[in-house]
Amino acid sequence: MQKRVAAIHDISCFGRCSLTVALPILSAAGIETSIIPTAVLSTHTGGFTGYTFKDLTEDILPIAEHWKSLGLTFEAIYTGYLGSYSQLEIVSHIFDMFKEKDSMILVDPVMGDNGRLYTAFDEEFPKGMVKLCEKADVIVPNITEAALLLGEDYREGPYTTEYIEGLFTRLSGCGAKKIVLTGVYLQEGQMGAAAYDCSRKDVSYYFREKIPGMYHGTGDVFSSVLLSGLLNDQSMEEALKLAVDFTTGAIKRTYDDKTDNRYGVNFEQGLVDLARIGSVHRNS
Ligand code: PXL
Repeated sequence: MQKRVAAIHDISCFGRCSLTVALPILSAAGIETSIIPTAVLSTHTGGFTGYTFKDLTEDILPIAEHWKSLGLTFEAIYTGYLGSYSQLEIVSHIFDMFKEKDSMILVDPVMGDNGRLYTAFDEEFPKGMVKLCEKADVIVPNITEAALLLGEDYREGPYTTEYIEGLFTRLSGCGAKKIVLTGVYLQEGQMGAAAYDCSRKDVSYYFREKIPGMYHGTGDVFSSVLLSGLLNDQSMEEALKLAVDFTTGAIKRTYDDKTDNRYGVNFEQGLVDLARIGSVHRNS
């Protein structure tokens, strides 16, 4: 059976992040993807000025209620950038409405990068995000977001395994079942991610060579591919590798083309490879 996801993120019309990344990636991986747009912006907020912002908070619950009245069910609910405290509360309610025994809630607690909270958020926002993470099966913070969730100072890499595993232990207190940390590197020249199972307490790491520069939207690419792997019956270790390899490929193409880093990464030309995992269970 084909799996169905509800993806709840903003639409940044230009700049390849949030829904303009999640929808094509999940679809390419063979997953039916329904969306709830939380806001419409002309661009994302990372590096552009003068962007438009249309808040859609009032529409979120009515969309979900209509879906409920139609009897729709979802194998996963996937959230990313949420613009306000009240959106966090509404989304938390939607988790309660649609959570089933075997469904997966994946929360990407999008809040910041490189040690800084994104400009649109106030200092209190991370506390609200912690509450949303309590209901998640999987959370996918970067190191900045992990520090924000824990109320700790951001630390620059390279990281030690003790530091990464300490973050996992402290984050496991927030209630999520599995944690995937992005932007992890143990030595200069490498970049990757680490996964932690909070009940088994085991950690796995996967790294590739670091491509120079800073790239926008890579967290959204990573989480969307991770979810694609998990919903295609991959183990966490396999999905971690898939997401790191796919994201690294997208960054490499962007680096080679010398694209403006605010424009997001070239994930599109990797979709053909991703499509292979979405068709393995189907031969008709
Ligand atoms: O990629 C995360 C993201 C999503 N949506 C909006 C953003 C950002 C990061 O800056 O600004 C609107």
